[in-house]
Amino acid sequence: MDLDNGQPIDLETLSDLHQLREQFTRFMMQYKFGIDEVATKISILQEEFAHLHSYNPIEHVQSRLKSPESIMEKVARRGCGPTFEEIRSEITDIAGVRVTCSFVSDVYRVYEMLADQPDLTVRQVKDYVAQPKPNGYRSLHALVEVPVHLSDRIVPVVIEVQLRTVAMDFWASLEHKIYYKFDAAVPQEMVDELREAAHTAADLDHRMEVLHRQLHGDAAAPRDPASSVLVPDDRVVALLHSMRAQDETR
Ligand code: 0O2
Repeated sequence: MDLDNGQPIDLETLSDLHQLREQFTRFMMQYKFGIDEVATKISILQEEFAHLHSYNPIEHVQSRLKSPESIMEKVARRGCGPTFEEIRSEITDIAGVRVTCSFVSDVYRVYEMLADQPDLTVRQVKDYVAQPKPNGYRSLHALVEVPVHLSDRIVPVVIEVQLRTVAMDFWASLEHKIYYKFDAAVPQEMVDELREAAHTAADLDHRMEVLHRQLHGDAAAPRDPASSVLVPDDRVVALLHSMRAQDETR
């Protein structure tokens, strides 16, 4: 192994580098576990919601962990200090979870269900749905802190959660590709076209939401009984009811 400047390495430096690699790996693992925590919370909310209401507010969930290389690029770009504490407090998008919802109301509903959890702390919210970026970008961003329970301590880990609709996601992924293809120098007519497409996507979101409300109303729709192994059928409920009645007469 050579150092960055091409100099050969003495044993002490080699040992330091091994230690640093080990610390960096542990640092990355904490973020991976943080993602697992948030993803589990979202998956529980998703299943519970689908059970209580007759539709699923979440279309899909993706997560991504920044690579050590791109963390270091961002550290250098931001002029952030080189300790893990400084990186932890300065670089807040090391771990990201993206939740794609069916409707705009679901974006806020899923966010609120998440934010209401007592072991999760919302550090920051950026509402680009209420106030889209000038290019048309819409999404709800939240920096949430979750405790990660390691064998010897509890570490608070910040995860960037992005919540958006399918239409917002469609727009953002195309805009992202265009931005990278043109290396950020996107021709003006494409910028204008993208802004127009963002309006169309917002209009589609609104119209779909109206249709959805006509179908379901605001109240929770009754679920299909016995639609899953979790739901006891009528016979089981009647049996439990009669057992309780007998128990009361004892
Ligand atoms: P990737 O690969 O998705 O992670 P910061 O994160 O602090 O450097 P900023 O702008 O303060 O930058 O944070 P913000 O506004 O919360 O946005 C961060 C992430 O939101 C971006 O991460 C994108 O994922 C997404 N995003 C924000 N603005 C846009 C936009 O105009 N178009 C698209 N397609 N996505 C956007 P990264 O690191 O850029 O990319």
